[in-house]
Amino acid sequence: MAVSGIGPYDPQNVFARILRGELPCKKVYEDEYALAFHDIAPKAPVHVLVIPKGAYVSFADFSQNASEAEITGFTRALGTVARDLKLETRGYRLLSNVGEEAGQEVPHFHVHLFGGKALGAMLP
Ligand code: IU
Repeated sequence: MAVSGIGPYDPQNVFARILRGELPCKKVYEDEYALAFHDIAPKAPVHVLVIPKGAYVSFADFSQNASEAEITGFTRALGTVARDLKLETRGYRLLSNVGEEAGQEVPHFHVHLFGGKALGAMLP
């Protein structure tokens, strides 16, 4: 079943266009499974988005439909980006909004990676 407010995959969504090179991004990492780039409106000193190369609308879609290789590759990429950006010393936060009501605006699965400051406790 689809997540609220998020329909079938739209190949014209902004992250799909970034993946195809039709729109620019400030890339920080890329491999076979993932692309990471700076968020256009950063909410922390480091605010990077990590997205899978495959066409998945949300974590709900990705977690059910991606292959084990894609899931492993994407998860490892997330860790690599945090390490490369030297976020492990102070710690960092991962967040993914799933569905419109949860605040998902772009319908291509993405994980926000926040760091570079004391983030404090965060409850929704
Ligand atoms: P959300 O979880 O779907 O709400 O996050 C979308 C993020 O994508 C949000 O933080 C935007 O600032 C960011 N973003 C971007 O980096 N580049 C874009 O062209 C667009 C959104 I549209």
